[in-house]
Amino acid sequence: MSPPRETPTGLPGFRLWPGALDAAAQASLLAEVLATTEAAPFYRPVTPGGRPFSVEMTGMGPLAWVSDRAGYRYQPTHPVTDAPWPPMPQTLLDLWDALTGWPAPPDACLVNLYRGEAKMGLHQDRDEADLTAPVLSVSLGDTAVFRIGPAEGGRTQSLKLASGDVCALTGPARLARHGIDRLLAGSSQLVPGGGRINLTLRRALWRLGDRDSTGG
Ligand code: MD6
Ligand code: FE
Repeated sequence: MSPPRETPTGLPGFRLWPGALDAAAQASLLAEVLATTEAAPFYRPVTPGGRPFSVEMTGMGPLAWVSDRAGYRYQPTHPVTDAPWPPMPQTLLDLWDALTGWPAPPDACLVNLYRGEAKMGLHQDRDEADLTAPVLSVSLGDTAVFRIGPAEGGRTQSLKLASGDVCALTGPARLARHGIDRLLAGSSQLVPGGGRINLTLRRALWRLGDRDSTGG
């Protein structure tokens, strides 16, 4: 596979590869992800204050991010089944290597499912141990209206993330504030039952040099 074309964003460190996955690659990745949800089903987390998220979540890999009354954290097991998260598909590990060039693999993949009016408020991804490592995001299904602005706050800009698009928060944009305002319902037929699945690959707890030779 030749590396996908990167589009300049005007926001240093925010990297965007529109159409990185073609239709066949999207369908096969989605099938792999949905297969993992048989053992690790989507569940609806709550905020530490007890408010349900509008997105449903699950995870893949050694760790995944969870939120509940006790707070936010990365943990090695599914909060409902208590089973270890299923492994990350090799396709995603390969995509991480090809696009980020980071010298170590991700140790966590958060899987977000958006249906209907689901959205994600502006946030920073800052629960990771090594904030120099990138976060890579893959969009599947309905197009989302994504909002992003500087870490310090201030003006945000809006762009669309369509099925097959991949983006990354790296370097000066690693702590950018970002969120999903809404979906364009019906813009894709990929996800059975409609909606959007977003995969974010991270270095959650491992630091460079830790466990990298084992691959986890
Ligand atoms: C989403 N994405 O696309 C939410 N985080 O559904 C994120 O929260 C995100 O797109 C870190 C890096 C890239 C992202
Ligand atoms: Fe995020």
